[in-house]
Amino acid sequence: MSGGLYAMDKKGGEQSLDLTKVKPYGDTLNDGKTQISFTLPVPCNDEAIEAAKQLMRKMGFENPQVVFYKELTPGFSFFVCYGSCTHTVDYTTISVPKVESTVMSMEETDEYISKNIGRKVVVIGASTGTDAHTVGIDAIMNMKGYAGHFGLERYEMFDTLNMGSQVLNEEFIAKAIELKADVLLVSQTVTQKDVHIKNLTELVEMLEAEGLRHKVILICGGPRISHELAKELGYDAGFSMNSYADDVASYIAEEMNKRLHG
Ligand code: B12
Repeated sequence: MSGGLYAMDKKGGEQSLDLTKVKPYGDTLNDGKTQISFTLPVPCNDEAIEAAKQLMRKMGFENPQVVFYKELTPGFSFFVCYGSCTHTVDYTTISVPKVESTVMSMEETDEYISKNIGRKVVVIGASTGTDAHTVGIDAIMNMKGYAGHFGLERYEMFDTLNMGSQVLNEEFIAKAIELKADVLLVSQTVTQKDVHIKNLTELVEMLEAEGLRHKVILICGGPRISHELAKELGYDAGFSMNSYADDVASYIAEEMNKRLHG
């Protein structure tokens, strides 16, 4: 047993948390209770419900229950199911690569850049390729900010351009050259058929071909981007859900300072 958390089971008995065997819980610790939803491409009938339960068992859930089902359109059924997960993971062996920086406030970042870099940092951002989602890049860049965090446009020491969505990699690079950008921010939301990987990789290759890759801080972000994936694809950093302008601004400031002064 490891970890120091305890919970009472239904009979008042103490259950201990073993971090080497972590599983979901709903009511009492270690009960495995999980909610899962999915669609099956079959008509909405009793056979479909049974199929959903059988699939739940194959996925490792005991006592599968269909608690909601509905025909989406003829021939397609949507399910919400409960079940008890039989699998566990060893939490103690998990380590996830993260962006290393000290998160500063907007004022602190401005002061840091002013003191250590001595000029405004030029940042351009876009949702590139065929991707039409703009809310993510706006959240990081917009003057008004997102969830109480002002975007980079609000910072005194950033000169910014948000190019919007569906910006081709060629256009993005041309703008980077024109504005002598220090930092490129790329947003990717759609990941169907790994389109984000193809698009992000193409940008790196094009920057390399132009001899620009090492001259810029290259950052990507999106709900299914991780720092680990970003590094694998040749980016300096990757940001995902629950990241804000402050995280990105602090990273940029520290990274630029590192590159200038070692
Ligand atoms: C709004 C929305 C749309 C709007 C977009 C409007 C707009 N102007 O952006 C419209 C209706 C246009 C749309 C269209 C489509 N959409 Co849509 N959409 C969404 C929705 C509901 C919300 C996305 C969003 O705004 N999130 C809020 C922002 C703030 O979160 P975020 O993007 O994760 O951003 C945060 C971080 O990821 C990070 N971040 C993001 N980018 C960057 C960049 C940098 C540099 C950094 C540092 C950080 C960073 O910081 C942000 C703040 O924390 C999602 C479902 C959902 N609930 O998530 C589907 C969703 C993203 N869409 C989806 C799909 C499939 C589509 C379409 C392909 C549908 C279709 N068949 O036509 C089209 C895409 C067309 C195209 N060419 O791209 C799928 C994507 C599935 C996948 N994994 O590929 C989703 C998940 C819906 C679903 N469950 O199927 N969509």
